[in-house]
Amino acid sequence: MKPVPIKEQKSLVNRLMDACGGAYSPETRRKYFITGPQWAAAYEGHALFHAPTRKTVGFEEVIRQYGEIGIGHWCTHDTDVIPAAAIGTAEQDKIVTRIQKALKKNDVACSMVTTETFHHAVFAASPAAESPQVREYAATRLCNTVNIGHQLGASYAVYWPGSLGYFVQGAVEETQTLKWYAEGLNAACEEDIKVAAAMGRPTLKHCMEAKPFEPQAEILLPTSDAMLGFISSGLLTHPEMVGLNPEYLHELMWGAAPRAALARALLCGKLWHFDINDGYRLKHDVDIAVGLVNPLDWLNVLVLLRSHGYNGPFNLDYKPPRTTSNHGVFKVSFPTAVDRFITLWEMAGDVLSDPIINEATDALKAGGPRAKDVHDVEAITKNHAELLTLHELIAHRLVQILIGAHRGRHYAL
Ligand code: 3MF
Ligand code: MG
Ligand code: MG
Repeated sequence: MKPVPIKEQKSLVNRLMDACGGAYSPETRRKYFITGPQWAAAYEGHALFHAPTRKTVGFEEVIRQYGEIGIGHWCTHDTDVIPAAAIGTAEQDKIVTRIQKALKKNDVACSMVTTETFHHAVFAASPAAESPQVREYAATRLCNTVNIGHQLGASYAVYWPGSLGYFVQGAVEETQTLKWYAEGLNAACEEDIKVAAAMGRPTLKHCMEAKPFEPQAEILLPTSDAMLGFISSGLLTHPEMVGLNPEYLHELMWGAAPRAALARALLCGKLWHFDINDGYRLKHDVDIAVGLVNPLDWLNVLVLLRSHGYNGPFNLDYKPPRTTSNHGVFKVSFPTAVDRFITLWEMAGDVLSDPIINEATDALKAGGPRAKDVHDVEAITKNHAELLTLHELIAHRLVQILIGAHRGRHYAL
């Protein structure tokens, strides 16, 4: 094989990408509530054991690229775009004005803002640290983000308490820390009520995002279920303003069935925002793009969300691999992630209207003939004996839909 000269590598990637076909137009992509995080596109490939591999990309370029691809919404951490030292200063106002301009120019809307409470050293003991001043600072940052959100026209604020936990046991008192954490959220909701009223806007939807491990060894709110308990614990002054932003991989990481975790959030009326990506059980947060690892599970997740009328954002919270160049991030990584999502979403529509799945599901719900005596376990079992085969038939049908076999695609020797 001949080495590929450096100057031909981009065109090779472009040619193969075009040869893949099946891409949706930017206009079609914009019809879905897909949101692109500043931090995902700007990720430079660094990690604890990894040096950066890509060049810095600012928000003007990210927003421009999102607009071109057809990702109609953008979201950001406060410090993705405003250096920590400039938070709350005139410099912040200048940056916010620049963001407003970039959004307008590229016809991209800001969907969500979030406060970074995990990267800066001030949060080494979490935003709910023992020190009152650290907590006051954290609350100030949350309130500031609420303000930025309203200035940018956002509808959602997300909270990932990634540093709310510990490495060594016994020094942190969990109940007290959770009470302090609630105070921060309460301050953000109070601020929101004030600012929203002053600006004549609806309040934001405040969404908590769980991750079971990383960066702390032990996390105090490790799962979406733990957060549902926290929201209804009585610690929040405005529990009706607080919901969830589950992340697909974060639930998979602890061994959950993500679809079941989402179902529990739906039942509580708290599934408001959704971080979409992929990865593996019981590994670290690999943040692979949606559908590259578990496409069948993803199809099933989207069937659940479609059938429940979920209409919140699908947030592309993944990391383009560090083997990908800046060119590859925008030419391959984002468009293919968006297009897989759209394909799986439309396929979920096929599942919902599939006559075979519908007939099988209806039959399961109808059940077999009633036994005369409700205590007659043998008769009840016998009367349903053939029906349960349909579970496996449905699973088979879902795979057929995933690979296109339901439309006559088949392999033969
Ligand atoms: C970490 C995450 C975060 C959150 C973000 C939103 C950096 O695993 O998923 O992304 O999504 O902080 O608040
Ligand atoms: Mg993640
Ligand atoms: Mg996330």
